[in-house]
Amino acid sequence: MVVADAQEQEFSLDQYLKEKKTIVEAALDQSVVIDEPVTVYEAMRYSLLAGGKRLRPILCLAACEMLGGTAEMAMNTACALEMIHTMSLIHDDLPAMDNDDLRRGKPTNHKVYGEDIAILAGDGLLSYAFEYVARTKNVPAERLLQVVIRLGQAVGAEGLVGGQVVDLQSEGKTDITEETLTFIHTHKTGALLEVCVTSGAILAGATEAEILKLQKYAQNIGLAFQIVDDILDITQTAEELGKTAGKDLDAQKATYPSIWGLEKSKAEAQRLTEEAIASLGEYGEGAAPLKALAEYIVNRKN
Ligand code: GRG
Repeated sequence: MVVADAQEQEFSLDQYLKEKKTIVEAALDQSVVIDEPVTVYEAMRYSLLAGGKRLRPILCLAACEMLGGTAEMAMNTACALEMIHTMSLIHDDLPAMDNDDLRRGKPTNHKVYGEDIAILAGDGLLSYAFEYVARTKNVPAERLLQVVIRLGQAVGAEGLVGGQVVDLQSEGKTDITEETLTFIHTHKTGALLEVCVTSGAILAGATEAEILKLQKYAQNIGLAFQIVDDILDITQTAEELGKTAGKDLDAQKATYPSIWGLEKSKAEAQRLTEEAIASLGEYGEGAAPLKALAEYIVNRKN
């Protein structure tokens, strides 16, 4: 009896990721349909459907479901988060930014469609993301408004854009402090991961206290995610990453391993993950997906 209970309670992250990835991929496929002018829609779909871990939509679904909401309530926002993430990758890869040829194991958007269309495909995804959230059915409009406000904050100069600007300005400088590096990453990477979790919670009708708790969880996994990203850039091959490896060294970018060394970076990522997991203590069984996702972030290989 006890054994059966234990088996019932066992949570398989592999199974969970597989299931969620399947429904997210199907929803993304339906979210952007080809229309006129065909080229820009094709370019949007090329990057949106190019694979990737789909971590951001899955975090949104997991937070919503943990707080009693449904996948249906969160799916438009989950897709919108992936649209925004994808557009940030398209723009990040442009010659004027990181100038990269490979993303998600495929040629980057501008390599296929040209810089002009790649910029516009990114713009198309960004604007459609907000429309797509607003089109959510069966969720009170007040919750959708909160999500739109937080998304705007996470993406604009207060978030991704601000982080990217400081990142570009820091390139090639040898005196970047830990404080600047943390500013870059909490804005460039952390802000979007944070809104993935908090938007899922808001859509489920979370209280202010619950949102704050999940915000803490998300901030910790956001920083851990970036530390691991820096580590993988120097320890994995391009084939394993699906993008160019060793970019940070080549661009003379300050990274956590360059400031702390590899061992301290690994230890710090682990500490942040444990803190994130501990902050979900009161949610019991229902927190299994978010806890396992935190572990996944620190142990991932790409
Ligand atoms: C958002 C308006 C707007 C402009 C974009 C270019 C830019 C401003 C910001 C750069 C943001 C950026 C590319 C941050 C890096 C985030 C990161 C670590 C991406 C890798 O995420 P994974 O590993 O990738 O989840 P997959 O492919 O698995 O989805």
